This record gives sequence, C-alpha cells and structure tokens, in this order.
Amino acid sequence: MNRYLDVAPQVRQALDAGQPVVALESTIISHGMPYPQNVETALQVERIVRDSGAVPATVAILGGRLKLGLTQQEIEHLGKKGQDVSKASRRDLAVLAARGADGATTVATTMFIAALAGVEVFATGGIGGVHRGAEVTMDISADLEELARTPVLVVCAGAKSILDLGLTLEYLETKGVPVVGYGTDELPAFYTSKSGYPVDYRMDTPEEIAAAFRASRALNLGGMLVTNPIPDQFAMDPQVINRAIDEAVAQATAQGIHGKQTTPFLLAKVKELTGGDSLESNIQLVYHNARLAARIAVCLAAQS
Ligand code: PSU
Ligand code: MN
Repeated sequence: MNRYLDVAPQVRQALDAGQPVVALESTIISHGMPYPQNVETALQVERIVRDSGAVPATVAILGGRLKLGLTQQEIEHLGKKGQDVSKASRRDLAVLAARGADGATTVATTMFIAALAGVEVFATGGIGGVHRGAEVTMDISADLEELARTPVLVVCAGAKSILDLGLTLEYLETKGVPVVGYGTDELPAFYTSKSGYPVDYRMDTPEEIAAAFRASRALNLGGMLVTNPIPDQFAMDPQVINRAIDEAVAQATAQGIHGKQTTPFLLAKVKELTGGDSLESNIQLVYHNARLAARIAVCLAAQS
C-alpha cells in the first residue's frame, strides 16, 4: 500500500473481500455546492451507494494524507470550509502531500487515488472537459487526461455546456476513452438529457457495462466514461439553462477568469443566475449516478 494513502477500515475490508466499492469525489462538496446542501448531499450519496449494495469511499486529501473513505466529521469539515479547501488536481497532489495540507479532489485526482487502492468504479455529477474557446486558451481539464491513463470507470451525467461538448468528445476519442450512454444514444448535457452529440456506445444494462470494463482491464486500457441522463422530472428547461450558461461564460471572459478558477466561477454563476433550480437538478442527478455506479460495481464484483 502506498505510504501516502489511508484507506478507511470499512473500505479496506470490502476490497480485501472482493466486495463492490464506489469512489466519490470531494470538489463537488467543497467547490460545487453551498453549505449545508453539500454535506447533506455527500452523506445521502453514501447512503444510496450502501442501499444499492456497495461500500462508498469519498476521497479527499486531509493533512497531506490521500484519504479513500471519509468519516462524517471529515465530510462536514470539507463542506464547512468550502472554497477555503484548495481544489486539488493531479499537479497539486505531490505538493499538498509534502506540505501536509488539505485538498478537495477533482474527478482526475479521485480517479488517481481510487486506482492506487484498486477501486474501479467512481460516481460523480459532471466531468471537466475542453472549455469553449480552448483553441485559443488551451483550457482542457486534467480530467480528460486522467480518463485516458487511469483504469477507473466514471459514471457522470455527461458534461455541462459551460464546455465545448463537441471538442470534449473529440479529445476523448483521440485519447482512446470510450464514451458510453446508459440507455441513450446521445451524450447527456448534465442539466438536460440531450446535447445533440452522439455517444460511442449505447448500453442498456449494468451487466453490459461491467463486461466492457472487464475487457478494458484485461487489455490494460485506461478509463471508461459512462454517461447517465438526468431523469426527466429533474431536468431543466434547455432554454433557461443555456441562457444562464451563455451569460456565465460571457462574464468569465469579460472578467479575465482563467486557470483553475474557471470551472468553479462558471458553476457558481450558473447557480446564481438560475436560483435554486439548478442546485436541485444537480443534487438529484448525483443520486441517480450513485445508484447506477453501485449497480455496475456489484456486477463487476460478481464477474471477477
Ligand atoms: N463540472 C461540474 N461540476 C463539478 C466539476 C466540474 O459540472 O463539480 C468539478 C469536478 O471536480 C471536476 C472539476 O473534476 O470541477 C474540473 O475542474 P477543471 O475544469 O478545472 O479541470
Ligand atoms: Mn482548466
């Protein structure tokens, strides 16, 4: 076991016994939602994973330790400190570990830490991707690179159209990452179930997804992206959400926001412009993804 890694006892036991485990990220707690909804959501996601037959392992960096599996107190700490916890992507890991600092893990670092301990399935809301205007700014999330190299199956609700979804799919194709639509031929756009872009493969059962990921592992390939459309009853009006996103992107450009601030700025602006509606959609789609991820993890454990 890596000397910078702490695996929670319940997670350790499950891994040793070959039982299903689902990793969960913490940037969504510290940077993605306001307190106290962030803590309530994080705890509820863990309950959903448990009720679906898998062991949840929320990931973060605390006091320089790479943590796989957090206590309720640790989740509350991350939720209360919010944006004061630094957003930790791959390039931040070594420095945070050496300094004994805290960090909220993005999709990239959550995948990295999950893979260190042998956790294969991870549920989140949305992934980072190629930003609009990336042909000039070169702003491409490290999440995509991590999907290319790290063998973890990530369940998300697609990506928000704060990104250029077409370029994000092109990049994933170049990097050899399969994009699966769960029960859909179309990439979901987080708040809405449709984006107008096709996925690579449609799959209709968790068994089918688990079998594809088994093959991916056996062939020593990298990650796999499973996109799960938001249920209709929680989806937003496309016109309302797209107007808010366009406005948020325009404000970010006008204010010269760049680097790691871009995504949190856009997420916060969209939330501000849509009131509480987008937050409720966001929470519900995370629950929906956690359920699917747990079912896939159960199938994987049964197949191995
Ligand atoms: N997109 C969302 N919600 C999020 C994030 C992205 O819809 O919470 C977070 C995730 O943690 C993701 C990170 O890994 O932002 C990507 O940041 P960046 O674009 O700076 O790589
Ligand atoms: Mn970026």
